[in-house]
Amino acid sequence: MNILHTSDWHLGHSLYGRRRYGEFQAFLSWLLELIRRENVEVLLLAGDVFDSALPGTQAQALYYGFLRDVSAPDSPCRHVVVISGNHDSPTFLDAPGGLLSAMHIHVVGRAREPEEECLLLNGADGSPALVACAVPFLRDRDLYRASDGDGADERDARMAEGMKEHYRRAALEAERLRAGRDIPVLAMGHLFAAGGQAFGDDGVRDLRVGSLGQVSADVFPPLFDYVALGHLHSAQKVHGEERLRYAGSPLPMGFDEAARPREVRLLSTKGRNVSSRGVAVPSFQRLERVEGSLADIEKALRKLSQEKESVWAEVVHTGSEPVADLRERVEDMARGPLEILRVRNLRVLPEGMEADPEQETLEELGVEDVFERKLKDAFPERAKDDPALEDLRVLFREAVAAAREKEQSCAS
Ligand SMILES: [Mn+2]
Repeated sequence: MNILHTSDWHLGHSLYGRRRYGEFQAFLSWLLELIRRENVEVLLLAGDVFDSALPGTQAQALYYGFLRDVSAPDSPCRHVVVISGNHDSPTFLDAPGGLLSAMHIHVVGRAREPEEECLLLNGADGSPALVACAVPFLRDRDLYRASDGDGADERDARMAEGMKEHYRRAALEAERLRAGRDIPVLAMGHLFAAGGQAFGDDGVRDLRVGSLGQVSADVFPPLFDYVALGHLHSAQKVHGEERLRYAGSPLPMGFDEAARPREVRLLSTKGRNVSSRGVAVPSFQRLERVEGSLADIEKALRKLSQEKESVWAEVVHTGSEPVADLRERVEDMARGPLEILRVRNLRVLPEGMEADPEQETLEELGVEDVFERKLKDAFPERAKDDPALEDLRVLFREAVAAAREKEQSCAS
């Protein structure tokens, strides 16, 4: 039986104010095609379906349109299992659960008792083919009752203990459901497994120890034949264990991760044996980072302006010469298919001189950089990854995207 593991779609994500619906649509069409071609019978979606807790109507339309197509009579896919990630609203995902379950789409948004998260799924012949432990992103409150005076260390220890207990109970239930059959047990999770790697602006913003604190690989009992993970955006296995896999996000969530290969994971099962291979996801939007002195930048941008396909670029000035009006000059250099999404000035200063934030000029900063500075001024006592700040960032990005769209429709 063929199974597909994917995660971190982040539907609704915008890149520096640019909406990405075209890319999402292209990815979902590609995925449907792959599911048909590879005769995929079960699809596992390991969290961060949406980029925000209250996704816009277009992001929702993409999700439901895809679910309709993947469960259409002509699709080989018999079951879809979806768990929530830290970006998703658990209750929002759960809301249509009753309706979706009639289409064999199993959604676990809110954490339940571990036993209730386990499913016995049938194959084409109607007999049990696998057990899935659909454990969603677990929040602090799902795992333990905090008592006053708990220090950070106690909280971490209790989180780790709670998570281990959750997966232990899920494994027991899986064993019961399997009832001695020669079928595999697949677990899911949205968490940061220790040993995993996040790269640059990986979109993984909360690496703090705590709600997404690192959990060690021994959280997953050996009974699990494969663990389909979400949260880290680069495809990887954990601690060299073939059965512990991150599928990674199919679309790069920033320029830092643009150069890394994207994939979905195709599993093939035989009895309890699970083997898997990565299937490369094509790029649906070219992203380029251009770095160097103003002369280097100009040369590179001229070249990119000749391309046939659309290019979104980030420009990083690292020259030693000061450049006035960097943003304006760079934007003037972009032609044709080339759009500049972000300009950063990392001018190399003569030795002994420290970068002085007071000297920062507004035109070197992107709107998101300015917003970050303002957040810091307004809430100096909050941690950078405070969920309340994260909500404000999401709202801000929405507002920027809406403003840009308006600007474009006025211009055209
Ligand atoms: Mn994610």
